[in-house]
Order: sequence, then C-alpha cells, then structure tokens
Amino acid sequence: MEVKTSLLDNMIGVGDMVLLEPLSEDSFIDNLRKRFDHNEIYTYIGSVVISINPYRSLPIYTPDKVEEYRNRNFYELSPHIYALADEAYRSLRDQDKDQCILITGESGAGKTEASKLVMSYVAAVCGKGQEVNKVKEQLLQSNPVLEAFGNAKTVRNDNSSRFGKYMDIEFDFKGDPLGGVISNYLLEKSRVVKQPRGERNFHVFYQLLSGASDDTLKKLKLERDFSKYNYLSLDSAAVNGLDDAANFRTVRNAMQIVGFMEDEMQSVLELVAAVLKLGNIEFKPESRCNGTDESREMCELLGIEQSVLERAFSYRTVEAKMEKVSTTLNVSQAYYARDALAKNLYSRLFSWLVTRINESIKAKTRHKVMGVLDIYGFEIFEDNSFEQFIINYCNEKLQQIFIELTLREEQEEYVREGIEWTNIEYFNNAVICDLIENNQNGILAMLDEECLRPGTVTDETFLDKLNTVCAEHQHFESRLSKNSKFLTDHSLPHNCFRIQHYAGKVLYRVEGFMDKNNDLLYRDLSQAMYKANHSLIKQLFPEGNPAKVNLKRPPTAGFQFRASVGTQKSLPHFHRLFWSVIKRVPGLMETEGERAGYAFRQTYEPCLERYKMLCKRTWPHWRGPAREGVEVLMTDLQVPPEEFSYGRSKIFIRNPRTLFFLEERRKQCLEDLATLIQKIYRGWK
Ligand code: AOV
Ligand code: MG
Repeated sequence: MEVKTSLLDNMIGVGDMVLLEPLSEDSFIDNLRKRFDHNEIYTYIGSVVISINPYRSLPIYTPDKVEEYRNRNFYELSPHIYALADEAYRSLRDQDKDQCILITGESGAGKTEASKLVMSYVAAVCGKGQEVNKVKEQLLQSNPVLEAFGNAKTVRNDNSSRFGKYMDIEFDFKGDPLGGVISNYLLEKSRVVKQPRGERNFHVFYQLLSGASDDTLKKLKLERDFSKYNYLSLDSAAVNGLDDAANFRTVRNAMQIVGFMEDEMQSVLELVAAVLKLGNIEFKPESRCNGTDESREMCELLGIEQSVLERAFSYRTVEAKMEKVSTTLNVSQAYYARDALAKNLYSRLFSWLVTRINESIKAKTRHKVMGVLDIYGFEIFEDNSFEQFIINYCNEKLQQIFIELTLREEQEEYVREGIEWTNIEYFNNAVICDLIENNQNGILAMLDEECLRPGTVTDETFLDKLNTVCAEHQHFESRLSKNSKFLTDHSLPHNCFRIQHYAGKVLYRVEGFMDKNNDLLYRDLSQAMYKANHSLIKQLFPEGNPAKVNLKRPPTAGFQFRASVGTQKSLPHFHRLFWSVIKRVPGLMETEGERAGYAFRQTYEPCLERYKMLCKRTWPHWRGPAREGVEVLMTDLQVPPEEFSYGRSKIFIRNPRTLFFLEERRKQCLEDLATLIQKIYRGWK
C-alpha cells in the first residue's frame, strides 16, 4: 500500500479537522484557507467531507483521478468527494448497506455540482454491460432536464436550484445500477411570473427562445426576442458564460435519452410557450381581454376555446352546497388569476416531468439504494419573502439531521465505547425548527390559521398575530424564552419579522405570505384547462373535472412543504455527509475541544487479523479475546498510548500517522516474506 502523508502536511494544513490542535473556530477556518490556497478544496471532519467552491475548473475530476480513488481506503489519499463516493459505493456493494449522501451548504456553495460528481463517479466505477450503460446514461441525463426547468440565475448563483431533490439510485446485488427514483420538494413557482432584480426566470424559457429552430418557434407561435415577453426579466436575460442555445440542444438530447417521445416533448414545449403567452395577456376595464392575439394563440396552443378561457378570466364562481354564485373579476383580480394560472401550470408541468422521468428510470426490482439529497441552499437576500422562508426552513431541517448524525452520534459512540471524552457544546437548532413547524403555535400553523380565518385577513394581520404569540412565548415559555430565535426589537421595519437561523439572522418581509401560502387557483380556470383538447394540460388539472367537484380547500403550500420535509425520517440508516461551504462556516464547532477526535476506528477482530503478522506473540494465531491480542500488538509495536484508545468493541486511533505506520510495517513484512519465499524457491531449484 502506498502511504501518503497528505493528511498531515503542515504547509497545506491538515486534511482532517479532527487532527487540529487546538480545535477552535479560528484554527478551523485558518486550516480551510491554507488548504484552499493550495487548491485543496476538500477537507475531512472525521467521515464528513467539507468543500470550498473554487469557482474555476480544477484538474481533479479526470478519469485518472477516478482510477486513483477507486477501491482505496477513505484516509489513504488526500480528501476528495470521490473518496466519499467510493466508500459509499463499496459499502453498498460489499456490505450490502443502503447508503444516503446528504449535501448541505448555502446557496452557490457547490451542492448540485457535488451531487453530480457523486453520480458520475459511481457511474464510472460500477458495471459496464450494455443494459447497465443505458441505465447509467438515463440517470445522468435526468440532471440537465430537471435543471432546465427547475434552476435559474439568482444573484447568488447562475445555476441556482429552485427546488429540492432527493434521488435514489437503485442497484442489484452485484452493485450494478438498475434505475432510480426522484422526489422533488416545492418548486419556487413565484419566479414564473416575477423575478427579483438581477435574476432570471427558469432556464428553459431562454433556452427555448435562443435554441429552437425557426420552424419550431413558428409552430409554438413564439418570437425569438426575450424582450417581447412580460414574464422574462429584461435586465439580466443574457448570462455570461451561459450558452442558452447550446443548452437547449443538450436538454432536448437528454430528454430523448431519458425516454421522452417526440410528441411528449412537443407537448412540454407547448406548455412552456403557453406560459409565455399567458404573461402577455392584458386586461383593460373596458374591453377585458376579449379577442387579443395573445389569448387566441395561447388557446390554439392548448386546444382551448377562446371564449372559455376569457370567461374564466372574467368571472369567479363560488360553489357552496347546492348554490353557484358568479362574481365579476375586476382588472387586478383578473391579473391575479392569470398569474396564478401561470404558476400552477408551470409547477404542475415540473412535477409531471419528475413523474415522467421516474416512469422511465424506475427499476422493477431493487436490492440496495444510494440516496443523494441536494436541496436549495440557505439564502439571505436584501429582500426575503415566503420563498426564502420555506428554503431556509428546509435548510434548518437538514442542519438538524447533520447535527444529529455528526456530533451526537460521534459523541454517543465515544460514550458507548467508554472512551474518555469532553463533550463539545454544540448549537442545537431544534428550537428554530420548532418555532417554524410546531403544530399549535409554529409560524406555519399560524399562517394557515390566518389563511382560513373568516373576515378581513391580510399579511399585516398575520404579522400582528405572529408578534403577539411569539412575544408571549418569550415571556411565558421557558423553552423559548432563554434562547428565543424569533427576534423582536423596535428597529424592525413595520412589515417584517426576523429569525435567528443557524446560518445567520434573516429579515422576512410579510408581503405576499398569505397569498403564496394559499396558492389559490380559481376553479373556473382549472375547469377551463380541463376542457382543453390537449392531453397533457388536461392531465395537469384533474380537479377541473366537473364530475369531481371537491368543495374542500386544497392544502396550503406551507402545509404541503412541512409534510414533505417530515418524510426525511425514512431516509436509509447509513449516511455520508458532504458539507459545502463558500465563505461562511456555520457555527458548528465553536468550543475548543480539549481532546481532538479520532480519525480512525475499527473493531478488534479485523484489526488483529490485519496486523497480527507484525508481532511474534500474535502470529500466526492468537488464542484469546481479540481485544487482548490488539493490546499485545500495540504494546509490542510501541505505539505511544496517547495515540489511541481502547473502546468496548473497537480501537480508536487518533491520527492517520499511526495507521500509516501500521500499514507501512505490514507492507514491509509482506515484502520480506515475499523475498524469503523467493529465496527458498530459488534454493529448491
Ligand atoms: P449550489 O447547488 O450549492 O447552490 P452549485 O453546485 O450550483 O451550487 O455551484 C455553483 C457554481 O459554482 C457552479 O455552477 C460552478 O460554476 C461552481 N462550482 C461548484 N462546485 C465546483 C467545483 N467543485 N469545481 C469548480 N466549480 C464549481 V443553490 O442550487 O443556489 O443552493 O439553490
Ligand atoms: Mg443547487
């Protein structure tokens, strides 16, 4: 075994944070910086991999690198995401354990790139048959499709994921991929109708207009010019380094590989075009939207009778028991209805795409799975609204899982094994999650309650309620009072509230919270869509079927989201953690650890088996408990006692140096043995 000491090189910092002494926030960041300056973007904290986004392409993802990391032990080479992917893949294949890779970090940190690196690594090292290669290709090509429809340029990231994604890759007993299943979390659909300054709509709109042939555009009744469309922001349509036209071809090609039929692709593009047309429909007090070209063309695209659509933009029908009451929409209500339709159309199209991809890639059987979770990263903008609130809540939930898996499990293992250990005080964000999701008085529950309350309810009445209830908590409830994360102070702007998240304080403006949570689409519109002579659009609005009128309110956006992040409990047991960082390191390790952790651990039997040849007393057989054998071995080899500890079932080795020493000795021993055998053999001849 080739022994590398890159984990210990002083010049470039230590490769594993548990080796840092003293361990403090400063030394932690200093170490990251030192390494980053030497293009070492990956560092371990035990089995967690941290990365810093280099924002330029480094030559560390070549096929040679894949070969280098393949089948090597985690600590043998310098830290890399490939080491994590390899370890996960081998545990799945050889030890038959389901795997789950969780990726966290703020927006732009490199999560999506990391998830793709994991997928491509696994694709490169697993089986190579014709069938397997087809599956791999389909799994990999699902990425460009979902990114086209679900990613957009934001001020933080030119390719920012605006949805959360959990993908299971399914394997057979040999470790070859059979297929996959994707689940998606709430798409940020408000972006369809309006983008914050300096940001863009979803990529697909620009890709279609730039990359489609003249003929296709003509069929879709579109013009190439972005500026013709109200739903496309003007100030940032072209993005440096982003070739929309080329990406359009990539996406079409990817859709083909994934298994979309030509007519399905056409239907999808018709819906995308319809959204753009929808945005151009205008309403005036005198003439409503009657007879405009835009609405005619949109109706032609979707096979809807123009009079049906226009009626749906003019009236709202409320059905209660046996009665139907129609009221006329005023101009602003008509615009509201139009935007609601565009958002619903697009987000339902997105969910349909996920379902359709799953139909294609899902395996019929599976033996083991590797899950990869890639969510939208933590966001703090100047102006934060409902979307940031939801995204940041999702990050809090993931952070909670991280805390549990890293610190708690690590510390519990030390305690279980009877290793002497000073607990690190860690910041537990459960209070923040509770503040948001508590069933009775969590912020989401209060928002739902306000949305349902009869009478005049506005974003301001919601804020009043929030302030009253949360302020009361601060007085009466000890759980929140000591450490309240709902920050009230008099400097807050009148329409805002502030939350202390694990990654920083965020000021949320309440305007639009009620509306976005309600996510109301008038039934007249879903019924109009259901009447379309277009099978995809009909399928997307099943509630428009008059035979299935459901008078129950649909669940709110917040409710649905809370339910979907709640299902994370069912993730497989075996986790690999990947933590990507841009510049801020969330306060995970703030206290000085008196004892740094242990880089390596192994149960006694395999440890004794591997190294027993290094000691006359344990070779060739040790008769007795394995632990005692290991003790004899370590004493005999004169490994300094501070370098390791004996746990109940495992030995814990503090420093990879010790491991390298053992490996070096073993290698030497094997070489000596080989030479000896050769000598004897020659002697015989
Ligand atoms: P994110 O997924 O964490 O943000 P991305 O994975 O999209 O961030 O990364 C943002 C950009 O950083 C990419 O488009 C690349 O240009 C660059 N980048 C990321 N990782 C690497 C790497 N390993 N090497 C070189 N460049 C990299 V968000 O989706 O916004 O939370 O919602
Ligand atoms: Mg992303």
